[in-house]
Amino acid sequence: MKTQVVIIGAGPSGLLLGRLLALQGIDNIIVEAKSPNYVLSRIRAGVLEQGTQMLLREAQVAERMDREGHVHEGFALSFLGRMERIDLKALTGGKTVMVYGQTEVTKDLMDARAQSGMQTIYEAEDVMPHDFYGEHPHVSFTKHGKRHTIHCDYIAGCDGFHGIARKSVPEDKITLFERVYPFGWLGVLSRTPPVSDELIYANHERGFALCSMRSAMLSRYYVQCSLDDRTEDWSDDRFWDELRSRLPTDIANRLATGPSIEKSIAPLRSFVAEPMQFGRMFLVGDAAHIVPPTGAKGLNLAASDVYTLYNILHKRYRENRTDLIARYSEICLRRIWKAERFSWWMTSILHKFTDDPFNQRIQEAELDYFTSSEAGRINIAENYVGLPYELVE
Ligand code: RFL
Ligand code: PHB
Repeated sequence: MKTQVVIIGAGPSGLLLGRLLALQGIDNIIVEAKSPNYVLSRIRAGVLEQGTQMLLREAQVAERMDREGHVHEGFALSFLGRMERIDLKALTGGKTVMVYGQTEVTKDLMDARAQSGMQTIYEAEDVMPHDFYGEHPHVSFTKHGKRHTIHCDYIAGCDGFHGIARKSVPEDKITLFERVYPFGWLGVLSRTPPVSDELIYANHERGFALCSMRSAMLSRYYVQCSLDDRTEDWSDDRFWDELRSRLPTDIANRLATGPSIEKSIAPLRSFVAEPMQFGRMFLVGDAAHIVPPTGAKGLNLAASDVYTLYNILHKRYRENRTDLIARYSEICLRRIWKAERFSWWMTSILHKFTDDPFNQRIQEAELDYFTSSEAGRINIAENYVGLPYELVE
């Protein structure tokens, strides 16, 4: 087999890159380890920045998002029993975010790919990128017991944090930066009306809580939990009681509860790999970086990497601009590190790290300071809606 770009991984990064390249007539094959249903069963992010929305529109997969997604003009920070609204729209000169689940984005991209006729190989085993520092990059994999090879010009490693692309880079060619947090998030999806029209991020002495949503009848809630906890330890009743205890009383009193339809625990991590380009192979999205979900940045960062790589490859094929290849890492990393900082900061002010009440008081003072100053609110708002994309020129 032969193509221009082999994309490893059919998560949002791989599918979006494949779609944008296909629209420019750049041939690509996606090789994915799991089945389509498995990929769609993962409940993850829910908040899309305007840049991500713009890119989905450019990829002509935004029709359902624009119809069914919900524009949010603000969100709330809760602490000391108070609710402080961050008015995103007023503080950023009109910018907002869209609440539309990652599962739906992935489904829309899968449908578009099926219609375009571009090849996606699901349930590929032992996927391996080869010779990306040389002139003949290729990707091999096993399907139905038979080994296959795809020859290509470039390889895009869109295979997430546990993928093979980053792991195939020689150790002396890559630097990893990492912080693992001493807690996780327990998430519950329930067929209940959301407790509030807007997201609520809560600091509480018992630990962090988040009230989010997918639609008018589908809510997504999270509470900070211990890394030793298992979902079996958390009955629905225990979850709702804990969530209520971390919210201001009037919000807790109007929380509609019901049976959970999904319950999972995610660890929290900050992680960056530098560089993100190795000869003819690029790392994109979670393959190169992880943020704790507190800033709602993971999926949005994946989209901005895709934007950069898509523009570089487009100019490479249309104008033979090979000089841009080596600029991929620096362009992406400038934005990534700022999103890493914001996600780390939001995590730091909202979670319980120790039993020391000094830390709790400092967090409350920081939240009070930031929310009562115009400069503080602008700082939070402009990071939350997403920093601008850098043009590739
Ligand atoms: P993905 O979505 O992980 O997709 C990678 C794809 O690559 C496949 N793969 C392989 N394919 C072939 N060969 C191999 N060797 C392979 N190894 C892996 C995988 O099966 C998969 O289909 O990465 P991508 O596309 O970069 O997208 C990134 C986003 O998914 C991610 O940033 C966010 O979902 C992060 N994230 C969250 N972000 C938010 O903004 N808000 C959230 O609430 C939120 N919750 C989460 C999350 C990530 C989680 N993970 C990764 C465990 C909750 C969880 C549980
Ligand atoms: C979600 O709805 O899953 C969600 C929203 C905002 C976050 C994290 C997760 O910061």
